[in-house]
Amino acid sequence: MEAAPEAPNDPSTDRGTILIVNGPNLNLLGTREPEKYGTSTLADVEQLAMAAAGTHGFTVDCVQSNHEGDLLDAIHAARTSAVGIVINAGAFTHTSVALRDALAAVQLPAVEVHITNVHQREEFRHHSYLSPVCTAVIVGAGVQGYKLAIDYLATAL
Ligand code: CA2
Repeated sequence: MEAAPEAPNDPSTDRGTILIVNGPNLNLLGTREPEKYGTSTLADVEQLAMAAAGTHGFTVDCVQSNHEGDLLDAIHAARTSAVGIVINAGAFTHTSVALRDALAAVQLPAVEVHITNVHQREEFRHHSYLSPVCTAVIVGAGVQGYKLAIDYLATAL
């Protein structure tokens, strides 16, 4: 007898890998400016992402870099290794046509996350080069935004 197809939201099912990308200075999370960025460290964020993904049957691959080229390489690699992307590109959000082109090129569902509400901050943070090529954008929810992004991808994928 043939095995019954597994339920799509069965956490024991391997639904693939979600790439979690953190850009410049996010390695400092939890060590400086807690009033702005909270007290969770990058390791805490990656742990939270892993737990959230696990409940939906995904694994995560976490990358943080202060170097734009490394982030580009990680996004390119996701084309064959991941099913979706969660990206907080930090300040590169507001400057990088290259990251936008990479996200557009890989054609994976991507969720842009910002810990702070960038629209309540300086004018230069109001524009994102990435938003037009992302499926969804989550701002101002603190580090919970990463979990919300993963929950969203789990429904979209
Ligand atoms: O709100 C966000 O998540 C940002 O992406 C954070 C970026 C900022 O340039 C964006 O406009 C919005 C800055 C990341 C800096 O992270 C730090 C964390 C702790 C201490 C110092 C910097």
